[in-house]
Amino acid sequence: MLIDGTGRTRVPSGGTNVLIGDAVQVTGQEPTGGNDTLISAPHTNDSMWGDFQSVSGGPPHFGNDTFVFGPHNGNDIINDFQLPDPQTSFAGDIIEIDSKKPMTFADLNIQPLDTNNDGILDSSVIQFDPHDSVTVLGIPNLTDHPEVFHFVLI
Ligand SMILES: [Ca+2]
Ligand SMILES: [Ca+2]
Ligand SMILES: [Ca+2]
Repeated sequence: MLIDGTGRTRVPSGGTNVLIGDAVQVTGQEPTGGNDTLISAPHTNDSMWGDFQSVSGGPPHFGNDTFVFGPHNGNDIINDFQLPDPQTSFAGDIIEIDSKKPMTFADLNIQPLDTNNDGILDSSVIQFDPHDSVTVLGIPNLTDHPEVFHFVLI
């Protein structure tokens, strides 16, 4: 597990990783998350939190985090993705996709998921190929949010 309060969080590749932008657990009146960049390790299944793994107290202020996925990212999970909220001017989190050929939102295969089999779609999965995906927990309508994606040619 790697926890990094500020800046870029990166771990070695291989196996399974847990990346946390701010803290495993926060308590208190106003837990505040920083703006972090979390980079998925290649050929590795990363379980990522941009802010806090668990919150008691609050309400928390979430940071505007960037989750970065390159080629052969593995099967990664974003546990705490926050969409932009125009009403509060909250910018939200970003999913950055680094690729060797130009890509756009239209190239992405995004499907809603029912992760706990209760008949309600609760999450989304971006499937790059049979071995590489990003599951975005808690966001069933990711297909409606092209604005959260950044595409970078590497
Ligand atoms: Ca954060
Ligand atoms: Ca965040
Ligand atoms: Ca990965």
